Amino acid sequence: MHSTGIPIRHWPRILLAGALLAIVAGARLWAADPPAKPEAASAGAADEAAIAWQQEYAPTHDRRMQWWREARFGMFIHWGVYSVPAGVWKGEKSKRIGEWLMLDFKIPVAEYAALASQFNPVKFNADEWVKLAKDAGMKYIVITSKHHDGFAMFHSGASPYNIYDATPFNRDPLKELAEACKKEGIKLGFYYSEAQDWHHPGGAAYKGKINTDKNIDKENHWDTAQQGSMDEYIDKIAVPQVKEILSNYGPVAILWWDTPGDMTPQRVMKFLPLLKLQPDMVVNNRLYGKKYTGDFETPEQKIPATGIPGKDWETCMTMNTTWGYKSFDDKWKSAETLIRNLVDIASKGGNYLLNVGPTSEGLIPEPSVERLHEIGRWMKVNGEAIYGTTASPFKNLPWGRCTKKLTTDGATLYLHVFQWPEDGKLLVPGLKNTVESATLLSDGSTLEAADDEGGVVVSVPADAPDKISSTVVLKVKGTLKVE
Ligand code: H79
Repeated sequence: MHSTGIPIRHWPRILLAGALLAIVAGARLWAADPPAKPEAASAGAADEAAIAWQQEYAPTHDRRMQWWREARFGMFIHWGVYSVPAGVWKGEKSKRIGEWLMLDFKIPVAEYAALASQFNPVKFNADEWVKLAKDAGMKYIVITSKHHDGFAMFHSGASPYNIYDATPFNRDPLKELAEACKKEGIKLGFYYSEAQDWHHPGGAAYKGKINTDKNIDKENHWDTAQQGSMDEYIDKIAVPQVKEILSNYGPVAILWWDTPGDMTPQRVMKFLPLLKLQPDMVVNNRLYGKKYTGDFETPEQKIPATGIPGKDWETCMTMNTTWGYKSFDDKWKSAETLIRNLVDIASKGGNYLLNVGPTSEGLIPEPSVERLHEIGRWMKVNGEAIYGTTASPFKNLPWGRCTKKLTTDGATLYLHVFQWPEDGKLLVPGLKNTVESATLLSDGSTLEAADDEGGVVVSVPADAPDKISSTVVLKVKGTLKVE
């Protein structure tokens, strides 16, 4: 049934199915509210969404993804009204991620919304944030324009529950970020929680298991203010807001959907045409199920062991254990871990979207700033071995990772050495090409490289140029031969 409309010959079947459902469920077939889960008549529409993607957007996938594949490294920013409580509610510390505080403590909608009056991030400086990202070697930024708590971080005409209208701040941070990004040549993307919304009536509820003591229905709501028609929420809040973020901020490089629970093909079809507002934009895979793939996969808080063959992918990850700011979360990953993660991800052909959670004053926490500086110092020397590279040709390297760039007549291999060899001999196992040149990326010095029965052996100086990861560059001619 791959047609654009529902053919008339199918109507009797659809009506019959609807009538049967109504009888079984005791639903009101002709009532004003549509049934909550209209899957029964949606098989055709399911295909429509997938076909719209396949026909309109998949053909331009490679063109739109080109800069993204070069970029390899971006900054995620989780910023919202949750930065005011910062993980603490009525003296109790949340054990969960900070941006989920409202759900964690089942905070009534009006009570949580009142936090907006305390949200006045006067220390926010878009130029500083963008420079921080740029100096860390990041090529793009993705910021939460609306998270599950329903609070818009931009001046929205679709809901007054936004940073411009509902706080004393009276500024639009997305506008300021868009200008700063343009100045610095950094791409800007927006995160938008399309389905889940705990503020606006009809927004989807969390699908997992939560404490049931305060649940008022089987949908995981805890406040009657959350109840309503999801289709109305989609039509009046989500679609207009996505239209706003794609219309009012200049070029949008990425649209980062999240938690598609309760999306249906019909609802997807309301968002898809909006993508035309930004013809160069890439979108992630979280608008809907498997048939609608988006442009890239999004492993969260993990690095897939062998990458995701045949797909573009981006690992998003926190620096401590929360996305949204929590005042007491001090479980910071070391700069060594973060840099090696970036190398590991690049060696598997993916991007790294590394998160910061700014405070309600508008500041990026100092431990994040320190780590970003350290990553930046490393990237200034080793960035060439990350940007525009593709996945390692080696299955396993005992001392570290490899990235590569294919050229018309050969290849450049970047050996990322985590464990510097104590005997000065770096074995590149299984490499059968003759090495044209071997150099240290840090100072350009030439190294000896010799064929060996196990592969190639590079003679390196006694001390590692960088304790975290040093780069040895091998240039080889012809097709890569790795056994
Ligand atoms: O925006 C970040 C997260 O808020 C969001 N995706 C990233 C990028 C996200 N949405 N859903 N999830 C992550 C799944 C997480 C569910 C849980 Fe929970 C939240 C597990 C622990 C906290 C719900 C609340 C169940 C337990 C507590």
